[in-house]
Amino acid sequence: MRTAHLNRKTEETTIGIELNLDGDGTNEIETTIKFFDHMLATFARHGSFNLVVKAEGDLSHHIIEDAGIVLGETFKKALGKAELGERETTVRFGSAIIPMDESIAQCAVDIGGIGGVGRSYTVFDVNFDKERVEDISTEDIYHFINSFAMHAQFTIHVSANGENEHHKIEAILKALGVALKMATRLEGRR
Ligand SMILES: [Mn+2]
Repeated sequence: MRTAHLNRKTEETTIGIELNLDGDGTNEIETTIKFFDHMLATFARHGSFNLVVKAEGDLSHHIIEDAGIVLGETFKKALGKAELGERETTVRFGSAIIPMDESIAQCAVDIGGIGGVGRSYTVFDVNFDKERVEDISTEDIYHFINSFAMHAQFTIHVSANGENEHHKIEAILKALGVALKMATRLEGRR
C-alpha cells in the first residue's frame, strides 16, 4: 500500500493529512469550511483515495492554501520524488472530462513518472462570475490547486465552463480526482 501521513503546524494553521493512494475513496474531512470539506470529499471519492484531512486555522484563505500544500507534500511522500525517478512505475499521465449538469470541467495531469524531473506547473483556465460560493471565495480554488501542484510536483491543467459556480467547482474536483486516479495507478513495469 502506498500511504503517507503528514502534520504541519504554523502560526496560522494546523493541518493533518493521511493518504492511501490505493484506497476506495473512503474519507474523513474536517476543515471547518463546509464547501472545502465537500471539495476534498469529492476529490477523494472520485480519485478512490483514502483521505483523512483535519485542518483548522485563523482564516479560510490560509486553511485552503495550507491544506493544498500539505496535501501536495503527502502525495509526494506516498509516490516518491519525481526528480529521482521514484514515480516511474506509475502510468504518469491522466485526464478527465467531467460534466455536472450544465457545467463541464477538464483536467489533465503529469505526475512526472518515467525520467521525470519534477515539473510543478498549474494552468487554470476558469472564470468565476461570483466572488463567493457557499462559504469560500472562488479565488481560493486556484490557490488550492496551485499549492497542491507545486508541492506534489505535478503539472495540472484545469478548464471549466458552466452557469452554476458550485457545479463548476465540483466538476473540477471530480475531474482532478479521476485524472490523478489514472496517473497514479501502477503500470506494473519499470
Ligand atoms: Mn455539491
